[in-house]
Amino acid sequence: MNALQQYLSVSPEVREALDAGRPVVALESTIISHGMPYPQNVETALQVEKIIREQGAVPATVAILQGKLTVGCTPEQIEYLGKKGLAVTKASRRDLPVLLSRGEDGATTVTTTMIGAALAGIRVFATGGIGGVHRGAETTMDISADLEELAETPVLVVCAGAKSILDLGLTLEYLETRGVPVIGYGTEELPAFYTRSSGFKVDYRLDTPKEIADAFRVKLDCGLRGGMLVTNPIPEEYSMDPDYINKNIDAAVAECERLGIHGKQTTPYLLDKIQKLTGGDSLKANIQLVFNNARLGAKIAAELASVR
Ligand code: PSU
Ligand code: MN
Repeated sequence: MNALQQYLSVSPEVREALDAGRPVVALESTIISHGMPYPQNVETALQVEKIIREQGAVPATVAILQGKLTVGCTPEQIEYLGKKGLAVTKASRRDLPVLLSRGEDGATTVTTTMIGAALAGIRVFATGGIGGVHRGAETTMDISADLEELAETPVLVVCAGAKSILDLGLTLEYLETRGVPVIGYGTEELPAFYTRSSGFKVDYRLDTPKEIADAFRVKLDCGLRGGMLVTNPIPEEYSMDPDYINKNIDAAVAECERLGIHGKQTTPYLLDKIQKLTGGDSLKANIQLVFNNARLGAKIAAELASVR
């Protein structure tokens, strides 16, 4: 048994679904407490759960609550995380020892959500964006732990590609080095979160949830270690004008540098700044792409659950 299991708390609904072989989709909590403002964060998180249920799957929002890696948060716990916002510790892999030993709370990033999902036996996780290699990483060495987790932990992550707060080219290089397949759902091009195109290519274009599930099953069955990244372009009607959003992203990155913000604060700062600079337009797009990813995640989970 993995000794981390003693810190794991899986909700009865999620446990029953997993035992019965029904599809389950994991969801992260940093997007709730550090990725969006209150109350849109809580509304979005609850709506995402609803969308997953409508697709016939069970949602499992992951967070660290009183020192337990909780898989399947209640609506009250989601409200608590959303209201507390930045006051909840943003928890990546390196934060686990202290938070668990002290019995504290933490909002799980892509990294720690993957850890919780894998421990519980969940194979699919849907979110908005992942961390990656930041612009300027040649000197800052700011590379998200999410990339290392994707290399090691067997969970499929559905996202809307990577935001250009990151260096997309370097992020793809890093994923290649670490053996993580980058799949485009119905697209050859890596989506850039707010926009459907980025100028970069994904490794493979796959057009159906079944093809994606089949590839991931081979990865799991053959012990190829690590996860898979599925990039799902934002629906056309919600996508943003590339010049407009990139101008604002550049301004946010410049301000971040000017203020000397670094480390774990960088990503939350940039997300907030972009939301402010675009007067909430980027938040609307962000919410819609998360819904879109939840839908695809549930479909992939259903395909994975159909063969046991
Ligand atoms: N990118 C987004 N939205 C987010 C995040 C990233 O577009 O909410 C969050 C995720 O939780 C991700 C984390 O795992 O930020 C990465 O943080 P860092 O760059 O500090 O590794
Ligand atoms: Mn970082």
